[in-house]
Amino acid sequence: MTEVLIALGGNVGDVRQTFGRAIPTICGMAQAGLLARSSDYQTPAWGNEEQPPFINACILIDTDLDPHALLFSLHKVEKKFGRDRAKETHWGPRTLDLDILAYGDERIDQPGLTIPHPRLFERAFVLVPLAEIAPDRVIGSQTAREVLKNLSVEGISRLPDRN
Ligand code: PH2
Ligand code: MG
Ligand code: MG
Repeated sequence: MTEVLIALGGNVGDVRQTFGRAIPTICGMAQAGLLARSSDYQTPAWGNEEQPPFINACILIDTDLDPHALLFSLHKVEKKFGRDRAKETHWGPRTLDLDILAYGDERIDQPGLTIPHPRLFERAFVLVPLAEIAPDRVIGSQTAREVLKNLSVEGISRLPDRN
């Protein structure tokens, strides 16, 4: 079993409901256990600012799937929840984006799959939920807690639990 950190994001439809359904779907498909789930956060759209704010969250799972098989499963889950990569624009609106942040301590650099996620430490919308569940986990050579000391978290708000 390998511990894997996955970032969730979206800004089309009822994203919190999508997360609530997608997480068990991921665990079923990846024969994975859910070890931790962050709160949901509303975050200002990054990259292309002319779009609604995103909801972001982060989960920690353990799985026996290798990184490529896991990525394939995550793409299937994105599609199941309405994502159509053919129709979307770079950094544009989407129903569900699932990114592998870290896969154990592995480093992978291949077309379509770079782990740890190359832009993770530039993005407060990833780091804030990550810091809630794994503040001191060393990813590459850094931790979310340390990097967040020097990054603006302006506009990011934790959403109350929805039950
Ligand atoms: N994802 C994007 C583009 N911009 N901004 C925020 N705040 N959160 C995201 O998940 C995000 C984004 C494209 O995947
Ligand atoms: Mg992404
Ligand atoms: Mg992605």
